[in-house]
Amino acid sequence: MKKKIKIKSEHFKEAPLVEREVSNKQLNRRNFIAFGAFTGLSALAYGGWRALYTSLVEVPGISKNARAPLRRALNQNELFMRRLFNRNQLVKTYPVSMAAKNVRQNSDIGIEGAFNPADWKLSVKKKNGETITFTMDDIKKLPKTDIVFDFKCVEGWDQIQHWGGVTFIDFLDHLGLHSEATAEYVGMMTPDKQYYVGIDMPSAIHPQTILAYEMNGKPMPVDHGYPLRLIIPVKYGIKNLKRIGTITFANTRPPDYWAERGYDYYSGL
Ligand SMILES: Nc1nc2c(c(=O)[nH]1)N[C@H]1C(S)=C(S)[C@@H](COP(=O)(O)O)O[C@H]1N2
Ligand SMILES: [Mo]
Repeated sequence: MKKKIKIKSEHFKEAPLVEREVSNKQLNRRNFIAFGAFTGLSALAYGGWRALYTSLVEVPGISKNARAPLRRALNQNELFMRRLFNRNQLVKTYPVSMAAKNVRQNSDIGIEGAFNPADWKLSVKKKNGETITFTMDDIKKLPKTDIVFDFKCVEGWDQIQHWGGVTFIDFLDHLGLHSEATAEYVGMMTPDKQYYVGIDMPSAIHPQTILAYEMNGKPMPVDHGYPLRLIIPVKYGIKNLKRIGTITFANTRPPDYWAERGYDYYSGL
């Protein structure tokens, strides 16, 4: 131990002498390299930021002014999620006894003010441009499905809720909307066009996606979307549009209220 320390101290003694001989030349060289590297990296960082800042904004109105490279990253995330998505992978369900009696009510864009059920009808715009309409009686004749699941809102709350109606796949099937089911997206809108969502078809035809008209076994209150709302357990609450007025089909993303305000278009769970 002693020996080692001695060697070290000798080394320290001599080192500065050796260093000093070359220090001026080396220091200049090192400074030059360091300065060059700093300038180079700064230029790169600035260039990267400029490239991002001046890059194209992707599809205006679809994703709120997202810069194309950032949108590309989000799209990659979405593709990854969509590859993982499986029609047979079901969202966890619960016994009816666990469903909330006081169902939480969130925002009411597009469903504010007085509502006259007599004025309501569901319009479905077919691929051939033809629009067909349905009444609640037409819809209630279709097979009924109930679901009790954990409803999740992006704002950070969730609640076990019980909803009933016709699954979207049964709706398409029974009404002969087979060609519509081959579209890549479904668009839904409130009758006043104030709230609207776009849903990828695999999620729309997931066996737990329901055009719901019942909450806790009874017609739902107006502030929960009466007479017909979307219940889509594979998505966050934002996609569960209340009071459906029109349904459309397209191979490009239909407008989406919250995506236009910066939220993720896919919003999958
Ligand atoms: N028409 C319409 N549908 C809507 C909304 C809305 O503001 N208007 N808010 C969404 C959001 S953010 C959530 S969390 C759920 C809430 O549904 P609830 O009020 O039945 O709890 O509805 C979704 N559907
Ligand atoms: Mo929400």
